[in-house]
Amino acid sequence: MITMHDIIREGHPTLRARAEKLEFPLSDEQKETAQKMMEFLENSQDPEIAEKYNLRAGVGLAAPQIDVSKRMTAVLVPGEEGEEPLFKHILINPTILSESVQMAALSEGEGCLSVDREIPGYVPRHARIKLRWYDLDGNEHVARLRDYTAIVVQHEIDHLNGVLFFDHINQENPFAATDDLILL
Ligand code: 0S5
Ligand code: NI
Repeated sequence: MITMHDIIREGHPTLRARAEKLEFPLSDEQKETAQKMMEFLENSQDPEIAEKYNLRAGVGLAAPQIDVSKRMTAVLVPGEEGEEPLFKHILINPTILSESVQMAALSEGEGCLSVDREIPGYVPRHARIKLRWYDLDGNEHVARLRDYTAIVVQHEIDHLNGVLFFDHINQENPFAATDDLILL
């Protein structure tokens, strides 16, 4: 299983590299890696397992964070308690087909499992995106995402491009509240 020891941290060059596209069919090893990434998110969101293995609860994990420089990420956005997840997918070669002009940011700012310090500030992202991705079997999917789910996916796609959340924070005024920014 993946634990925090497998997650590389700020300063590691892989986090700043552009990850490579995957080719289909995926190898068994690539499929297993992707499934282990989703299993990490499930474990991290289970209070008992998370405490036992000291996992920091996450809603996304990108392959470069475990030093695999490939364009894949797992996303697990929980729903209301006892309800189905809002979004649970392994995304292979994800591409944003279109994005809203409207920007949105989490009012609490963002963190990252690869960043061991708190960096305050709004991270402006597109409020809505149209996303294309492939699943482990190579089937194409297209979906429109909004709000929190759209923000999580943009954070993950950034990892595939060597971008970290604080790259987007306004240096002069981290909490610059422009009128075109919706706070979530
Ligand atoms: C349940 C469990 C409910 C966790 C909410 C959470 C991937 C939760 C986090 C990540 C901002 C948009 C530190 C805290 C960061 C995507 C960073 C934790 C999100 C991804 C993992 C990031 N967290 N938990 N990561 O690239 O809100 O926000 O989940 O770095
Ligand atoms: Ni991250």
